[in-house]
Amino acid sequence: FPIVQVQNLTAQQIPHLQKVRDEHQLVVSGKPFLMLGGELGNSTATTMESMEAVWPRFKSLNLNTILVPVYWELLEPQEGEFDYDLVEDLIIEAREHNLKIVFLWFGAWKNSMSSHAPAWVKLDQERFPRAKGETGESQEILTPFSEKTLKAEINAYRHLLRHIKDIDAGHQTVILMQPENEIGMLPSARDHHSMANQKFKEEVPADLLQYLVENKSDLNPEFLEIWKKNGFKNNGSWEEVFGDLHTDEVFMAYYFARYTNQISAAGKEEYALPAFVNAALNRPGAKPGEYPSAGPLPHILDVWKAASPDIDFYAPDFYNPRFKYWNDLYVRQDNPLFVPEHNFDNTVAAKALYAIGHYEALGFSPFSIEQIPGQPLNHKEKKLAEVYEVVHQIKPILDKYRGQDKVEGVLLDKEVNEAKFVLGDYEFTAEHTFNLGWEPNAASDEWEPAGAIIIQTGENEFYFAGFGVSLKMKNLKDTSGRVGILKTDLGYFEDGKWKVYQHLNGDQTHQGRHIRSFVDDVSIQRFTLYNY
Ligand code: N0T
Repeated sequence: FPIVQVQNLTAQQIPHLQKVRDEHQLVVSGKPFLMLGGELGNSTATTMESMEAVWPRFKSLNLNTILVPVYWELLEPQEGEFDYDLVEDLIIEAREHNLKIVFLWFGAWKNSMSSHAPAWVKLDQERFPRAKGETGESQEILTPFSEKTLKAEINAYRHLLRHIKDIDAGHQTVILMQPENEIGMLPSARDHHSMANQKFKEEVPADLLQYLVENKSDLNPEFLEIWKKNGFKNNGSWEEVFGDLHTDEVFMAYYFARYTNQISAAGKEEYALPAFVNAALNRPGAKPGEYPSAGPLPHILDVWKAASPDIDFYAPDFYNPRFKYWNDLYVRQDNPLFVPEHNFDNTVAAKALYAIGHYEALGFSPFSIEQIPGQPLNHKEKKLAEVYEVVHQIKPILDKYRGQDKVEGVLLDKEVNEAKFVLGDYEFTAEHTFNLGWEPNAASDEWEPAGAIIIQTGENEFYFAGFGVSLKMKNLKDTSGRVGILKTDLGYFEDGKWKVYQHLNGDQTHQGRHIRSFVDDVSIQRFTLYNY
């Protein structure tokens, strides 16, 4: 391992984000890194004994990254007494298994609640006050308005980052931090603690208004609606400026963001790992308080951005099916996409391909990745493992063509079974292969989602990685003729070198009509096109 003076690290010696042309990437040990991840269930990483059974699982799923909680209650069981054993053992073990770690700091908030705060915090409600509901009832949510809570948590998070730096700066096993988890107010949209009420009566802070005014043309359309109610006012109390159903939420978002930013900033002072905050997505039509409100949701993301400059990006957790809808909202204004949690269902393999191809995401990670250790991999797990393997193989070309409109992704199912996209001179029509009707399951009611990444590597040369997708091409420049397949090879990358396994033709391309793959087979193909 390189010997690194941990006292004087330059930004380049710490995992960091970097912009390549249009897209961000995560750089680890000086090289672009793509997180082929999985997030652990909430209680697995509480002892190393409980972790034992799952390490081999990560290997068989072809993960290169695990998302693991660090629990404030276990890190600092008594105030000022830190127990680093678990964190340290996890890092060492991950390193041995050739895995990177994204630490999820379960600090003041985890799924809206403050369940992971240490007992000494929970029991001293005088010093660490709770949020209050409308009629003054106590919530199991620490109020974000307490300086004392902030100070105590900053101290814990600082210790954590300092320790990670000491034991890991030379290795870069830990590559990213997530302070808090799915912050939100439930069931009361606003904290009614007296400290909160006091702030609510005050003027909207000037830094927020200044940010909104300066970025007005770029703000989220749903947020603009909230601000528009009172005519885009740029001074006054929260109710005067916003005066809408979402006023409470905007107010809370600002103070949650400010608090979380101070946690993140303090951690970065110790060890400047990049940091993101995740969001539990809201159901359509639900009112603030009916969903975890005030987290970094698209309609209030601008407020978060204004108040948390030390958070590098914001990320959606998926337990609902509208994948494209939410991702489109998250990648606005230069926010890179990372999917830290996706319900581990049979859509994850296809969605990983789509996220990495279409959004050039920093990574993807199903939630509760270790489910049923000891059993052979089930269908969706095997699919994910195969997809991660092919993405790993094509990673050098993904890096090479990143941010240049040369990479695309498709996600198809029974409802949306066709999609068009353009690469270079070619317009592609991608179809779910069940549309063609020849596969055994094509007649079944359930269609497993299909997904693919397509990369343009030459004027007429492309790579395909995926499953269940067929492609037809049209030349946009030369519309007089038609496009034929000159050559298609099925193959794989070995030590970065392309190896042909089969030359595909005949039935395997429908006599030259389609690039095709099967729903049950994840493949990589290289193909060249010509006009006739
Ligand atoms: C997630 C996970 C974990 C059908 C839920 C999602 C994780 C947290 N919360 O298993 O608790 O730590 O970030 C909440 C959304 C559930 C909606 C279910 C709809």
